[in-house]
Amino acid sequence: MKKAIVTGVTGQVGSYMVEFLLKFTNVEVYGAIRRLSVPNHQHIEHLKSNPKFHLVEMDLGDEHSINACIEEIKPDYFINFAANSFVGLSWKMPVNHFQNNTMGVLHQLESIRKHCPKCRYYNAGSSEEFGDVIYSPQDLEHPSRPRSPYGASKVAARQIVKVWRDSYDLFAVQGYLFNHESERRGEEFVTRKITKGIAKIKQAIESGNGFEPIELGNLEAQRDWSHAEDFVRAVWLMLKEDKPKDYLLASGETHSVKEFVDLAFKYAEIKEAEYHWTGSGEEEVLYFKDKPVVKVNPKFYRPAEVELLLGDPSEAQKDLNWEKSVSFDSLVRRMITNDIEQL
Ligand code: GDR
Repeated sequence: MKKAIVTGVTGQVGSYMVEFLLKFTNVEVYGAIRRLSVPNHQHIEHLKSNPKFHLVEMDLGDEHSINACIEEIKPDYFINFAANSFVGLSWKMPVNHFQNNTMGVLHQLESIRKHCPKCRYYNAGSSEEFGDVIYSPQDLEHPSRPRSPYGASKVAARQIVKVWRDSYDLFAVQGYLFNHESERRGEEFVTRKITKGIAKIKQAIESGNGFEPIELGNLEAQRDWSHAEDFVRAVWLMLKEDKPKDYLLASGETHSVKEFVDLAFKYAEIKEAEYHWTGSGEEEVLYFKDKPVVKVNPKFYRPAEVELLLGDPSEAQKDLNWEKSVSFDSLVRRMITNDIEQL
């Protein structure tokens, strides 16, 4: 049986990747985890009894742990979803982002080159690499113009993947993944922060209790949001191609943070709902009747913002025969419904 190492399996997209591989392929999956003192296995707990799934320990910041896993398992596939993924934090911990997102990739590729050069390697690239975009929709030809240490760390990783592919004839690719969300999204990212916050507000309103408004940063930022589960199939298809080639995965639609808020409130179906926005910029507030439910707090602004992202997924659609299955509307509805049910 072929073997795959998947990193980042306790996170959103890594856990969907493992589910996909166990369900649709005959590959033995080694989920790489970093041991933490707090429990973080909620997305993979249901997979642990599967005899084709094993957990191994690996830390992107520790090349010895990377090398030990690769040398022992000698995987046929290596899918790297582990990363410091929160863009907002990257200004506060820039070195850490380069150590994990860039140097981690270099150590993985070096180890693959030495121990299993036939291994097919995938690294998760990001739309943040395009950054300060000069045209829309962004395609594979769009230049790299990152705006954050996070974006820069992913651009550097892309160069490393390319150099290792060209120099050592490795099957190594890095996709450009636009924003991907789900019911498993971390609560620091804007979509989940909104849906979780609205679920709590609904509960408070419907039980007659008080509540604090949700505080957000830039409401005008526009993102190309997809469901994370839609991307994992495309990642697998990239690894099954005849030749290594990078692809861009996106929904092909862009929506503002404010639009996400409006739609999430709509699907929350709060009784006697009656909303209105007032003000602009830092003074912008969304009221439910006379109570603020969303307001701007400049502390969530970024030192440099990526204002607009919109991806062109046509090459992936054509070559990989891939399509998204979840629309923006259903994504928001699924996330808010899940958070309401969880409460
Ligand atoms: P992003 O995701 O930076 O696009 O990176 P995030 O959800 O953090 O931000 C999206 C946009 O929303 C604006 N925003 C806020 N963001 C957060 N987190 N919190 C807020 O309160 C808030 N208010 C407004 C942001 O300024 C931004 O414009 C995600 C990550 O998953 C990356 O790892 C991945 O590479 C890219 O998507 C594609």
